[in-house]
Amino acid sequence: RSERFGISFDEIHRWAVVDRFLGDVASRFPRLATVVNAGRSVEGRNIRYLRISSNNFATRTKPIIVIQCMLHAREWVTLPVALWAIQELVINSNSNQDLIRDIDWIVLPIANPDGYEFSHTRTRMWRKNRRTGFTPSNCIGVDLNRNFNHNWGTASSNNPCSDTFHGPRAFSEPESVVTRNILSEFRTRIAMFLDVHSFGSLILYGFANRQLPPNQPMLNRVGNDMARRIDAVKWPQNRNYRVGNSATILYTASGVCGDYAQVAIGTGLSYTYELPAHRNLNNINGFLVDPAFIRQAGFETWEGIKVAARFIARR
Ligand code: ING
Ligand code: ZN
Repeated sequence: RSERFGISFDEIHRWAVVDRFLGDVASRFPRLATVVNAGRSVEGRNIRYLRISSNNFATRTKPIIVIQCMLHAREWVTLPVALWAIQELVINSNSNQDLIRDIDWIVLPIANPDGYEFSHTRTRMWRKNRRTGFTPSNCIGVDLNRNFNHNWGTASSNNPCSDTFHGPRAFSEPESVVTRNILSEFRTRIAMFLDVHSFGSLILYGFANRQLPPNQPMLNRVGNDMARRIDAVKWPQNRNYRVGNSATILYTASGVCGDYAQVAIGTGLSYTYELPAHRNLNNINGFLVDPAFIRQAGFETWEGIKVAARFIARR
């Protein structure tokens, strides 16, 4: 008897493993999942995402939810969130019929593959992509979450050596262009866009200059519904998700993905998740992942996402 198809949640998988998994899912479940070649990173890796739909994604009727992970290289705990969503929507689709009947999904597990691999092989705390060629500094990398065209360059760094270097211009990087293309292709159908980061146990919405989007009341309400659900499936001492404007509850920034997405999708819901740091490693470094937390991170975040998905489906 062959082993049950799937991917494990007791380690953080490398980019090549995840990329192969996407292909395997698509060939095993061709009526539910399609893998899309969305572009190539600076170092030439394929950036691929899954379209998940119970009836041909291209019929252009259902609302879409986008889950994007690993825009920042060191934020490893975001990967199981994407993989858990794929597991539930495709491999366990029988238990989640309503979610694929009412909604189409886009899941991009590794938005910054070069940075992610570099974080595995060289520098664990790497954040940016791996763009080279900046003179005279020779420093490497653009912060992809400062490279989007929303107030670009106003609250970020113009120094290539900075971890928040915004790049030579908005959308100078092929990795942020992949996300821009998803947004422009499906703009009118995207009901929710999630850019998943770590860490801090926060659900953030726009804008990063403190200005509030017109749909702020709805963002706040659905954000709190997600947060309360996640807290409900945690241990009591971890009930700590906070929801709010990114600049108000975290810090100001510019050119961030979630803000660009918010404008692109209009009255849709754009959030930046900051996943929790696991309690046991929090004091060492919040980006490090306790293997015991990988499964929980996937599970609990998905519980929150389902709350918003069912709200969108009923609307
Ligand atoms: N945090 C986000 C960052 O890009 C953020 C926080 C998101 C601030 C959106 C403002 C708007 O700095 C991490 N961990 O990357
Ligand atoms: Zn981040």
